[in-house]
Amino acid sequence: MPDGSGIPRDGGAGRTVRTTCPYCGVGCGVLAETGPDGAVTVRGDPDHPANRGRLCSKGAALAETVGTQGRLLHPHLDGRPVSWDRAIGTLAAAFRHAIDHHGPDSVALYVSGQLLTEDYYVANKLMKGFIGTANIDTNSRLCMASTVAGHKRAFGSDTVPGTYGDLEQADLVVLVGSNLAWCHPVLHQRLLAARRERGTRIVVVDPRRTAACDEADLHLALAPGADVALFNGLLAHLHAGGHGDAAFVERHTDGAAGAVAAALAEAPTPERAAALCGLDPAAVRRFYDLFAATERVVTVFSQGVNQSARGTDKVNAILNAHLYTGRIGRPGMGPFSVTGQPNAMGGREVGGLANQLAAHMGFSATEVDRVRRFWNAPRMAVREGLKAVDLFRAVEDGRIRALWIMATNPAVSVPDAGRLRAALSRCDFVAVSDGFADTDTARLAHLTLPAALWGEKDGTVTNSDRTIARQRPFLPLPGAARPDWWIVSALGRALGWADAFAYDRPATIFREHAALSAFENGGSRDFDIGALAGLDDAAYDALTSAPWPMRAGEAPTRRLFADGGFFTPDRRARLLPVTGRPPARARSADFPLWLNSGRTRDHWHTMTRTGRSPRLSAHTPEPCVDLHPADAARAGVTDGAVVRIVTATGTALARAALKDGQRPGEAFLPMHWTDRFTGACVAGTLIDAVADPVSGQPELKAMPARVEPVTLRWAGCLLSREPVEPRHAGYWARHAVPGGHVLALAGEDAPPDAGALADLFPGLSPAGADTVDYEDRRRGVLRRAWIADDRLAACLFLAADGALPSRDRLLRLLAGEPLDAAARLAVLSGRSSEPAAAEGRIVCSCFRVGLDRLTAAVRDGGLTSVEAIGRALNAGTNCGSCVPELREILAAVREGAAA
Ligand SMILES: Nc1nc2c(c(=O)[nH]1)N[C@H]1C(S)=C(S)[C@@H](COP(=O)(O)OP(=O)(O)OC[C@H]3O[C@@H](n4cnc5c(=O)[nH]c(N)nc54)[C@H](O)[C@@H]3O)O[C@H]1N2
Ligand SMILES: Nc1nc2c(c(=O)[nH]1)N[C@H]1C(S)=C(S)[C@@H](COP(=O)(O)OP(=O)(O)OC[C@H]3O[C@@H](n4cnc5c(=O)[nH]c(N)nc54)[C@H](O)[C@@H]3O)O[C@H]1N2
Ligand code: SF4
Ligand SMILES: [Mo]
Repeated sequence: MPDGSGIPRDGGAGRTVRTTCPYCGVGCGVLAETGPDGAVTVRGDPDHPANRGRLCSKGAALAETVGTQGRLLHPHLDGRPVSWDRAIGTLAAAFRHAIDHHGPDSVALYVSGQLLTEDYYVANKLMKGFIGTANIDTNSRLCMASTVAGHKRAFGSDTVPGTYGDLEQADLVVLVGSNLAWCHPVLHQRLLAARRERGTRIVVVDPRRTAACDEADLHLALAPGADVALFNGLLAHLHAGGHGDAAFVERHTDGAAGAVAAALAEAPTPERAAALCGLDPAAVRRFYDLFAATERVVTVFSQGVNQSARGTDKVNAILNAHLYTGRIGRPGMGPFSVTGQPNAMGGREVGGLANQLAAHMGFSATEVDRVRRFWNAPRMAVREGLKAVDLFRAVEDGRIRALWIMATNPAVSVPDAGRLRAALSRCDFVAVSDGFADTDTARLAHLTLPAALWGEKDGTVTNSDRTIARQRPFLPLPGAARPDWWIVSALGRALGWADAFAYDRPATIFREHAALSAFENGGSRDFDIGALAGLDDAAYDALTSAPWPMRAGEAPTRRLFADGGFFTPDRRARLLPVTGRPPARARSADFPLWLNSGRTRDHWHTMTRTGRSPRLSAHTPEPCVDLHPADAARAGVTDGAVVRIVTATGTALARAALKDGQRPGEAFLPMHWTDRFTGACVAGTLIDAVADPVSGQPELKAMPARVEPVTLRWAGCLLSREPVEPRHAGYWARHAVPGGHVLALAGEDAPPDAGALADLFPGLSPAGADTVDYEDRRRGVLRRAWIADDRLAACLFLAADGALPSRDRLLRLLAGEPLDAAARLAVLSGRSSEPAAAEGRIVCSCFRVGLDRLTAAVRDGGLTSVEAIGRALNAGTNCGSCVPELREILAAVREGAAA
């Protein structure tokens, strides 16, 4: 078999390749180019419908995250490199053994919305059609499952009715549990551009003030979980005011009376809804009146809705309001679930969730039979498989004996991650496919398989508005890395299904996937891309972005449901009676805060890629927990201090960040940090696994917690060329900087002395390395430089009083070389504390402009607007992701001047 690469081994230097960003579900088009020296450059594709040339900070830094550094380049069995033959043989033997002795349900795949559609299709086919189990679930269970379930309950199908253009044609956009400014930045930019032209109103529904509130007309900082009450109150208000679309409701829906009755029972008045949500009644009334008075409303929703023990009810409460007013499927209106991962939507299309079969079909006898005939499948799964939380419980209690994890890092991202880690370490056989060698999950695997990554992979993805786009390779496969579809197909053949898994290229798989979507469809299923089933290889290579459905022989449909035509048996949508409930767990005297978790602007999930980029790491170099100042004061915690976060399932160490925009009684922790980047701050270990009963999606945003002060006896920082992982039980956090890494450390125990450094930093004293020490025990100061080949390899500063050199000075040290004798001493003899850094924390990552420089320029240069900052420093003029923060700096300087 060929190696599955679309690129010659010598690379494709000089070509410009049109591809799609591998991060969020906006799905921006990217033009990538490899120079003759191998250097990669990326820019936004001006012709792509999603972004029209724009990229956010993450997309703009893509070139920094490709390359072979840290990559897994060969299969490894029990830590030793092995051939692909051996690796596939081992995988097949483990699966075969479990199936023979314990049945097909004893094996499982846990996959990801970061697989390409072709990878996903083959994995799903292998499990559900050939191995004969539906025990394949995906990280979309943590992400989109409640939306899928809510869509299916209301529409009879998992359909996003609208398009990105609707956000530009709307007069009111409601963002519910969505930090669009940071998580879908280019879409947010499009919304803001439209707002400047047509005055679009924006309402944000989120317990905390986020960057998306920056240009909002109204922010409803509701109590966590109160969304159902808020939207029930809206439905009751729409009903009372006669704002329903009686004709649409009559012709195209069912259940409106019951839904309205439930809404009236829970929140008959805006005042009652406000009380249930912990909001100001006037603000709630304003939202309801805006909604009632505006025809063109788009309600965007994301993880604040989905990641809840009542996520499906939240989704249906939103859909109810749109169905009741007939605001769906027409320009500028509709409910709009934005997908997170680049191919979250594609995964739903192929049936990657354990409760879906394939191509938007479920497990009815007719559907199972239809797919059996299409695949010519020997052993069909006939019922739903285990959903993520249950799947990992089955690993824990031994029902699942062989598990293969692909393109996801569950040791970090699954709730109750500590329990999951214990379960994996007890499992008979765990395989992990990843592009990187050292992830928290890979450390628990028997077999690791080197996967091709973005830039090397070839296939398709579907974004939030159903647009199918190509990812194209522009880099050769590194080492023995292979695309995921290649690896899965190899297993399929090794298990004996040579014909069904004879795939030699993504185009073949895509044609089959397209054909299945149209197979015995006849308009009965929303997902149909039959028009693409006949693409030849050249046409597949040249495929331009286009939305589904694409039925063969029919004109393309851009929006759905304006004239009904839902995918229920009677073609009517369902309004569901739903009632709000508090989050699954209650706060207590011991755990007085709700722990919320989510994303920061410049990191992507578990940081395997963005953690490599100095540019992206500069925005939030260390893990921070956001607290309201009143909660911090109650806990005895100050801004910037290291604090301990404690929940019923775990503890973590992070720096406190005091924010007025936090809802009192709520803390927010990013989900990004892993054991590879910090001592102990994996959000997933702090959160219990309680799932929505309908969708199986776990609640990730409301865990009872407390925050405790930590008394530190010393602090330090290590600057190194190579990443160093300290053997340190206290606080540490590492981030990439130009030319190396900065590791911040702090401890509650006695500070380490020179003799303890070899233990603290294993691997930092290679043969031939010199060390130069400076120690002042009285002042509790210890410094060491490691020098190899006249270059500074690493440099440590420890101080009992916490006085350390500035970040700018550390960065200058990495730049200054080679080191002569004088320079060696100078490294250590510098004053222990420095004047304030000129740059400060990076705010604009595109042009590397820091907080201190911005503050000084605004204050001393008399800058009064974001545009003026842009003219003076360039900040904010490229991707625009930092504009909300620029506005905050302007306000802070203004307030400072007024005080
Ligand atoms: N920078 C960046 N962008 C990303 C990603 C990333 O890792 N980094 N990941 C991508 C992925 S996979 C996803 S799924 C998306 C997620 O995109 P979002 O859903 O926008 O991101 P989150 O930060 O997870 O959560 C959104 C908000 O929900 C709020 N929230 C919490 N509880 C509630 C509640 O009860 N009700 C309401 N109304 N709101 C609540 C939180 O305070 C938070 O601000 O982002 C995608 N884009
Ligand atoms: N506490 C908390 N937890 C959360 C969330 C939250 O808001 N709060 N959000 C949840 C959500 S919405 C999501 S989507 C998940 C995300 O969580 P994960 O999926 O665990 O996060 P990633 O870091 O994206 O993991 C992807 C892994 O696949 C690797 N990879 C990338 N591309 C490829 C490829 O093409 N092939 C292979 N084989 N590997 C590849 C990467 O190196 C990385 O190790 O986290 C969930 N967990
Ligand atoms: S908004 Fe940013 S992360 Fe999302 S697809 Fe576009 S460039 Fe990539
Ligand atoms: Mo996600």
